Amino acid sequence: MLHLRTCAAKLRPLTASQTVKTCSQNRPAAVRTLQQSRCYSAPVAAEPFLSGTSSNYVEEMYCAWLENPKSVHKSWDIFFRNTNAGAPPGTAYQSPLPLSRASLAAVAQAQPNVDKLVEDHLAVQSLIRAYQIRGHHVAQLDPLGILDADLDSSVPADIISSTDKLDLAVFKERLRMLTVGGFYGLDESDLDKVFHLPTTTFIGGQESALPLREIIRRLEMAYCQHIGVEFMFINDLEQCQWIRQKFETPGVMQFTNEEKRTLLARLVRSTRFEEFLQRKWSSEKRFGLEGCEVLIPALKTIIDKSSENGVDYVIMGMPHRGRLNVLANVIRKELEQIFCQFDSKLEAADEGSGDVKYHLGMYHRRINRVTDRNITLSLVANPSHLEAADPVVMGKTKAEQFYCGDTEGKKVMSILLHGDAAFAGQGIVYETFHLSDLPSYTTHGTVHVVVNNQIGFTTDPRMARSSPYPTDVARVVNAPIFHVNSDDPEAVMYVCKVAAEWRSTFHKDVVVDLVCYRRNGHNEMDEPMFTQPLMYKQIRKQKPVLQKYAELLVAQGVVNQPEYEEEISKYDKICEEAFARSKDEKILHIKHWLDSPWPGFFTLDGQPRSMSCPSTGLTEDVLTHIGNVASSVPVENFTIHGGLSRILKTRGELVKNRTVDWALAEYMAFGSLLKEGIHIRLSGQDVERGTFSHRHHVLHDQNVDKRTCIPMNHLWPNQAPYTVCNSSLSEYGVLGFELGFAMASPNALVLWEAQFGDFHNTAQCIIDQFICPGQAKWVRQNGIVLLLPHGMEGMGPEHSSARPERFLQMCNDDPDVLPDLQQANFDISQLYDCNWVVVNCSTPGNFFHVLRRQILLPFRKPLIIFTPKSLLRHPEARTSFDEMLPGTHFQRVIPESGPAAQAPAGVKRLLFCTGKVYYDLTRERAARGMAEQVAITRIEQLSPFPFDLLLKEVQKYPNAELAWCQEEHKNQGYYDYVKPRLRTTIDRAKPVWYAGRDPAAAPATGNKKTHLTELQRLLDTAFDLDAFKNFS
Ligand SMILES: Cc1ncc(C[n+]2csc(CCOP(=O)(O)OP(=O)(O)O)c2C)c(N)n1
Ligand SMILES: [Mg+2]
Repeated sequence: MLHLRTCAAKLRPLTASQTVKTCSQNRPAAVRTLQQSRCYSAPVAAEPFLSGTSSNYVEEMYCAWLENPKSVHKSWDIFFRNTNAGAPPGTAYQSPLPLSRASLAAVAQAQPNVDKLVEDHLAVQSLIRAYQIRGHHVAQLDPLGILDADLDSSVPADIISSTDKLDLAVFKERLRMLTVGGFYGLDESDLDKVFHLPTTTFIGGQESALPLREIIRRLEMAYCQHIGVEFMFINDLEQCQWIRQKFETPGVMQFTNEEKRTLLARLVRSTRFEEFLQRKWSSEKRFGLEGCEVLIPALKTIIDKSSENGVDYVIMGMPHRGRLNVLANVIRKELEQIFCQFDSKLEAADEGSGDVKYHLGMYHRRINRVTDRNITLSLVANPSHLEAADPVVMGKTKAEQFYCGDTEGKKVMSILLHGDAAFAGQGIVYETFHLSDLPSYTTHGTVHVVVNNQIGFTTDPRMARSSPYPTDVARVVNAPIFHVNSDDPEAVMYVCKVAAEWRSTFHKDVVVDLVCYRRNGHNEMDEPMFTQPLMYKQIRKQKPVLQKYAELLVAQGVVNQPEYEEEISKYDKICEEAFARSKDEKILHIKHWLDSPWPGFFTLDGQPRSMSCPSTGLTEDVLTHIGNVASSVPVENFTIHGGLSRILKTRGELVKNRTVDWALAEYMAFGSLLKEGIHIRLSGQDVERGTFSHRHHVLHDQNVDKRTCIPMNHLWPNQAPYTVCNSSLSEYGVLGFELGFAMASPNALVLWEAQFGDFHNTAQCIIDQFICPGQAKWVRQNGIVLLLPHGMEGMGPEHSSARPERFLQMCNDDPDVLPDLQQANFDISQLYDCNWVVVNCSTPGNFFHVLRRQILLPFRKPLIIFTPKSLLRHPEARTSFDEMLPGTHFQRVIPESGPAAQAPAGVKRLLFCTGKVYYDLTRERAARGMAEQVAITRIEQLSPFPFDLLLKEVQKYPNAELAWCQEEHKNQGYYDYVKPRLRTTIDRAKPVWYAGRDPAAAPATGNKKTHLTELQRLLDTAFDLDAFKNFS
């Protein structure tokens, strides 16, 4: 594009031929070709008239001059000639010769005309720009005409309002206002003057100049009818031009009769579907779409257009409103499967809780009738929590793109639907938008569709947001926003087409804001007149959009009344027949509503292929090879930081000594799974280096900017790829994203690491609504791993606790029932039955095994790992290769192995613990010389609870009293989970004592001394053999 304004101060003069070349090269293909322009080098101070707002006009003149030097004023002709001849800055302009008194008088008369010409052109340009920026505020977006969509019924002072008000008096008044401040010097006589159009508008079509009256009319047509386009905040000229062209070009919104009939048929389906449900189940909640029936044709248009542009997989996320309609008419779920769910006698076939019908997901592959291409549609199951599914959909989309090598998002895309109140109110929307352009998280553009019914349950938009539109959040990522009046179905189809084209052209997010209304209450049982009486009086008067559009098409002769009626009865019949069939459905199979099938992973009837897990050990060669790569730089001429060299050297020594620390154990687990074709993706804040600077999975060349090396990707010739990515500073968004990524395939290890475990609670919704109950609600498994740094190390209340108590409280194993310990493969069956696995490893080796087990299991469960901080460098927290060789396994319990285990009868106390406190306990025990009297058993897998192994431990020490020791406060940590289960294990034969911190409100003290005192006190209790005497 022509950058006269911005380039004025920096570019050198060009030769005429250069000039023409430059101008035409930079001009987008579709831009009008009349003018050519050039850039000037004059410093602003030397040629002040080139700066600021005048430059647009000068640019136009220059282009005209290039074509015909006589077309501009003599003074400009001289200026352009001089500049083109290479006149240095400030010298191209020649002031007129001093004038005689007589000629001065003549000039005094002539001069104002030139000045006025310049000013008028500037004014017109400003006016055009004002429409482009603020026209949407005037557009007729609200079908009800109440809230004006932007919550403001006033007209911006720098545009003219609407064509019907364009009579002279109003115009004059507007101009009077516009001239305040001396900006627009136009008056009514200018209305019929012809003005050159700048290259930043397309309203001219083939014309390069238009009368002002026509300019305004066309701007009104483009920006102030039923479509409001918000785009001028986009910082990319090409993108702005693209949008201008799509909306300004005269006659651009044309539909064939065929397209109109398709649109009508889709509206018939959408409308009659809701009417059918209303007739059959008038008092059942379904969150109907009435008032926004246009959503169905809108989505179908986006899908058609995207399919035409090469997309063959669309992943969708949406809230309650209209979900059944989308399932029926967009995804094409069998109607009887939807209808049968209204039957209260329908039995559930699957284990688990199931979910209400308007939360279930769906996956369907079919032919797109418009494009005749295969298309797969998936609607992701979601909880009630509005917008929570957004990042999940993005993550799943990213994964599907990744697995099919779609690096640019040309084949797989996502569509997210939103309600107006939720889109504005929920912070996760913002977090998700911020993932949209990050290299490891981008899905190359999402089409967002907002069902903007101008209400959220009973709350008015004026009380629900502080921004003009519910969509303003999208502005932060430069996504264009197309507001459209949903009572104009053709306008809706047009913006949907443009949105799909935008996504396939620029691979960036875009928003379609369907400004509509909600014909009924929030759900079918609600009375809206309680709270929105006037709005609902207006809604009662509102003719349904189908009726309006049908009347229009009949009037246009596109369809006739009988054809329309036949379309309706055809669809009603389809519904009736499906309804009859639905009565045969006696059982609901939630697995028929799976959003992400894993073909080949389970048997045909959805069962795991075995109930066992092979050894998770590795051969010495593999361990050594991975260790060597982990301690080297596998590319040439790559300079790493001196401190890192030392770290790698230490790693190398560990490998030579056949031992691993935490970082190496993780390396071994990842590296070996990559060899086996398992993709690994580790994401979270600062994970590449590791918050505690222990990981270093990405090496940075100290001499070459942005040159990095990921040794993990240099392990094996045909290994699976390893993705490690520092995330944005979001927990909710990123954890949701990774959960979605993990949904797509069982053959990937997807891990999310919290910076400190404490911060996971900002992602609590993903944990509570998806990870914990996901399988129970939606029969879909997920093997996501959460790495949650945890440990009381005197770092204060917010860097200590990953809140184990919360995860444990949500485990579904029964504390009071001892399972059948004789069952074959008890440990694996237990895992199969649980909702998630919670571990706290005390050795790197066990961490290695549990990561590998996660993939070697024949099913998938979320895995929560409380990971250490100080143990990362603790000299005792090391594991020998011997414990990682073939035949070795993850140890759910690590029994005492010291002197106490050799003479168990003499042991007075059996201490159970988990994680890092073990090292404090052994140190204290050694200091007190109590190795024979106190046995310490580590519970590494907290849930599902290792009843079988712990029973053996208790039986081994018949004379010992039992105590649970933890460093967390009593009302936190593991105590409440472990105690009843230990008691069940021993049939409540003995008490289980507690050695740990007292109950507290905060997870940890902020005072270092208090921290140490508390620690010593709990150690004292743990080793005071009389501590519990008085309680017996
Ligand atoms: C996170 C969250 N908070 C509150 C609710 C309760 N709730 C359900 S629907 C609704 C109103 C939603 O309004 P809007 O987003 O405009 O969608 P609409 O129902 O109007 O289509 C609310 C507050 C919820 N489901 N999720
Ligand atoms: Mg709403």
